[in-house]
Amino acid sequence: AAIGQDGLAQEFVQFAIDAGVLRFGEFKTKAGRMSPYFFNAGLFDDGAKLQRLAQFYARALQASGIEFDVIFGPAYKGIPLGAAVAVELARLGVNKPFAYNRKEAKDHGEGGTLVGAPLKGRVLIVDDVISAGTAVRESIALIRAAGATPHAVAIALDRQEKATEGGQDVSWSAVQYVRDTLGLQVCAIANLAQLLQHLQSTDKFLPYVDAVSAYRSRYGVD
Ligand code: OMP
Repeated sequence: AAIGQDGLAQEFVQFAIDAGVLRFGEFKTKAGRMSPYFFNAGLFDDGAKLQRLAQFYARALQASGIEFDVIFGPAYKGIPLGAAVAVELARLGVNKPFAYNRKEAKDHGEGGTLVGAPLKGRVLIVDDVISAGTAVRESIALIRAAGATPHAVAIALDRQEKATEGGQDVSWSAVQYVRDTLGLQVCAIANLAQLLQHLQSTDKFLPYVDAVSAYRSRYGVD
């Protein structure tokens, strides 16, 4: 049956909780914020989970109508994600070139830091999470340096929190910046509002609702 973007997001949040990927507790984010929840995409750690994850990305991408020429998976977490999404899209009849980067350049063999298909045309970045926006900005710079066009970003979770500029919090989110200022299209399977909505949908998650709401008030954007 057809399922709306909110339905897809709710289904995805439950999948992430069941897989142990989305956890509640006390975590420090890369930007140094103490978060009551953390999404660890590295814990989609078997074939069935990766396949199901890729299906969520593919459904969200198809619903978004985003067009692109090549898939880029940024090291390290984006590499298996980009590969899995490329496989799933091919299965659906949309076969796209796929590339990824190394974190350290090789001085022998194929050399360089980019691996796979040539990065050219409109690039779709496939990554795990956007929080304060450091990771996505690095990917965008890398694609530009390769002479290609950063065109769109597909992520599993948009944490909808304040971006940082030179270490300072600003009033807009990283996704808003990437979309409104840099002009890329952004497709997230779920965002913080939808995550919170899912937590509020049953008594089971009641213990986490206040902490996640408080985090959203402190670091979130509208
Ligand atoms: P920003 O670079 O601040 O946008 O943070 C995104 C990165 O933080 C992700 O690529 C992850 O490496 C990591 N992260 C998670 O994976 N899950 C979370 O729930 C939160 C973070 C984070 O550290 O902010």
